[in-house]
Amino acid sequence: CRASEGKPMKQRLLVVANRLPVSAVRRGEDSWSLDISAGGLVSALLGVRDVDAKWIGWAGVNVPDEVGQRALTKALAEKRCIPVFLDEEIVHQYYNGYCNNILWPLFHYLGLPQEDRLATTRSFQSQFDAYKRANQMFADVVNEHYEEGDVVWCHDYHLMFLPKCLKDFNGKMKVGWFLHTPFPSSEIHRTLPSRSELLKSVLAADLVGFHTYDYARHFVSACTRILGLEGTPEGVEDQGKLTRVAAFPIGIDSDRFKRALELPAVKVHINELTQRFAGRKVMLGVDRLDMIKGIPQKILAFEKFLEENPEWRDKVVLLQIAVPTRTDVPEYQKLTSQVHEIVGRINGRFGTLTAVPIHHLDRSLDFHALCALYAVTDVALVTSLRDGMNLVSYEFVACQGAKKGVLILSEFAGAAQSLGAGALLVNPWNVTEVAKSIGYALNMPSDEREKRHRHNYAHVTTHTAQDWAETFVSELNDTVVEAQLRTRQ
Ligand code: ADQ
Repeated sequence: CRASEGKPMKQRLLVVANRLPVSAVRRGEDSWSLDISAGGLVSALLGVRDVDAKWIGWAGVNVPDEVGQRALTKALAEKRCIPVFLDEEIVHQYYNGYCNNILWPLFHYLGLPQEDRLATTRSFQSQFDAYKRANQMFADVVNEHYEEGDVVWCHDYHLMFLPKCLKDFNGKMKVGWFLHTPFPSSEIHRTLPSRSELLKSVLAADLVGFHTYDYARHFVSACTRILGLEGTPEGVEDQGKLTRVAAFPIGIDSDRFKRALELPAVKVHINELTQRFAGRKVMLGVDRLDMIKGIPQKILAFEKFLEENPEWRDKVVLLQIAVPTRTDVPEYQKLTSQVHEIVGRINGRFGTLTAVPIHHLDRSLDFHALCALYAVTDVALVTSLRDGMNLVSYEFVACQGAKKGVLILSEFAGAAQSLGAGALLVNPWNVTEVAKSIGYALNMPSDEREKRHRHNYAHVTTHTAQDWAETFVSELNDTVVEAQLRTRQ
């Protein structure tokens, strides 16, 4: 930290992510209204001590004119945000194309796009070029705002090319990169046509972080097998330059959830829900409606449970809250119809004139409604086919101080490595196994429930988002200092 008039100044942190944590709506030629999202990353970074953080990213809107850009930049500055302006064409190629159509499915083990293979192969190179161009645009904004000593923390699969762009501009910049999704086995990564270029770009960072040790190990294997580099206990070495690779499991701001449960409005909501579902056990799923979240598999497992346990048919209800995402993409539209079809069939099959077994909502819930739902739930079902971490499992646990409900958790979510001892772990593809776990969870004796809950609650309330961010930033600082010492020796 630099000193000014005897007082140490806070270290500046530039957080670079594809999306700024705001939704921006244009109200006039030069006026914008901004809504800051209070998501996990924002509260994580607000909690980091002695750091002065600013965000750099895309505001999620196309602003072709200069007047609009200037007005948005000014409005965002008050929220400590700096925009990167991307036009529609680049968003289409970089974001919809390379990020969401190629990297997202690949990193979640869904492989490269199956439909219309030839078209994908043809557009692959142009999408990768757009990806690199977009990453350079983020880098240009970082470079413009960078001051000596700043820490630059790049986030996620959208910005794998960014560490290289930043280090090319200034080799002394402290650069960290963190991946929020899984990093797949090197055998999956090697199918990617741009596999080497992406790995090399990430290796330009000083510190590379993942949610779990397995993802870090996969990344190091990809570097050794594909690039022929040397893996060391600290990371990856290339001609004397060490890139540190480590696991930094994210957490949540658990106090925010605990505080919400004390609010009168949330208590009213909890009472309403308790009355509404009196006499029935409540099971809950909260997910973005994405292929990786395993929603159809979860609902089919619930159907199997009802099929095999008729005595439970009017005693349990599944509430599935699914926020629609990427609604313009045919595959996601197909997933929505598939889920609706399965839910309709099951409700037709097991419903009565007065009750249905599944309530499925295609929407997002506000924070207080979500907390109330978590609090009244007896069994949460998180059955992702792959998930970097999965914060819903953490949020459920944080809201269960009173009820001590059961978490059924996919072994393919990063969270399985931290909450595995308290949760019932399942293979989400095995519908019979998940159905059995539902039965086990609903019949679990209270002392076992309490023991499992205690384990998870202790983890969630002590491994918070603030700790995660603080640890990453301090390790990044240490890594740079160690590297300087090594080069001096
Ligand atoms: P996501 O895939 O978005 O994030 P997740 O970790 O589950 O997944 O977080 C989702 C967030 O959205 C949670 O805070 C949840 O409360 C909220 N949410 C989901 N459905 C909702 C609904 N219907 N209504 C309201 N809120 C809803 C990526 C990776 C994850 C990783 C995170 C953080 O894919 O694996 O855990 O980043 O690193």
